[in-house]
Amino acid sequence: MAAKIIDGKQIAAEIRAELKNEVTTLKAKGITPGLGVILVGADPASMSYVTAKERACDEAGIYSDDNRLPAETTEEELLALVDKMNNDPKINGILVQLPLPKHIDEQKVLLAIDPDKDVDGFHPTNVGKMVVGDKAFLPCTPHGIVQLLMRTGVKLEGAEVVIVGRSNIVGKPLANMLIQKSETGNATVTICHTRTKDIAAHTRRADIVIAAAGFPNTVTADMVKDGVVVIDVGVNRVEDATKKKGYRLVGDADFEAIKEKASYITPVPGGVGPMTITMLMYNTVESAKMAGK
Ligand code: L34
Repeated sequence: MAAKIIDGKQIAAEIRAELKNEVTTLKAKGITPGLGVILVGADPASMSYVTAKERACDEAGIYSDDNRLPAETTEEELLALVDKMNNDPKINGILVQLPLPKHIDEQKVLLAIDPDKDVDGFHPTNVGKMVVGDKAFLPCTPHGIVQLLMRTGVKLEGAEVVIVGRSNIVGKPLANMLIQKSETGNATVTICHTRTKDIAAHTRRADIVIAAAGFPNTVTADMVKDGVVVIDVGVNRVEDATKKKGYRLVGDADFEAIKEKASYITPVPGGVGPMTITMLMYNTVESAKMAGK
């Protein structure tokens, strides 16, 4: 079977157009959604993600407050900026791009964000609400993955989903979303990680495999069944002298081999990445709507 490629850029563009319309309506009521953006340090990948987020906001009419801080920024300085944004009515959502430099306690910073402005959905209050099925800001990457599956028409109810990777940003929240008793859930979910005895034994029986481990070739063609749906969350830079930048992007799955076997697969780039950005915009617009009531 030759897989259909799930076009994350296209699906993201559709949702962004919907959001742009909503922003126009909100602005007519005097509400401009605003996102406070904080990046500490100059990691090239983080810089490019943050720039893409701000550009996407701008295109949809969402105001963004750009804050690029030096790597030496102290935890106190960062907490002070978060506090300022918590109290700024122009800001409906706060994004502190991760990872943070090692001298800063990430959990402490995430805890300082007002849960009502936590558009990344990382605050324990939102994580807890999500787990019990209450309305909450959903973390952007897993929310984007669920949207990709829904809008592609992949059946989640009763599906065997195997997630490779147990991060707080992707694996853990995605598993929770997919087991909810709801239209966007009702799946049977397994999480594999570095201490799993035989990852392939799990992925081989999966209807849907989510590759979110952070390493190229974590999921290979021999590890999946015919007709599988593969969602590739990885964004890895591998050296490539033939490219202008000196590197190319690959996911966590062996795309070329798996596409001969799968029914659907997401590419890297152009799969999950654009959806992550889009769901951040979605949450910011939702937050502005709630604040405007
Ligand atoms: N706070 N930190 C916070 N929130 C997040 O949601 C993130 N994440 C992850 C890293 N840290 C975070 C992101 O924004 C990963 N991530 C992210 C966002 C966008 C893209 C990739 C990762 C993306 O746009 N990827 C493009 C290729 C980008 C390129 O050319 O380098 C793609 O098409 O996959």
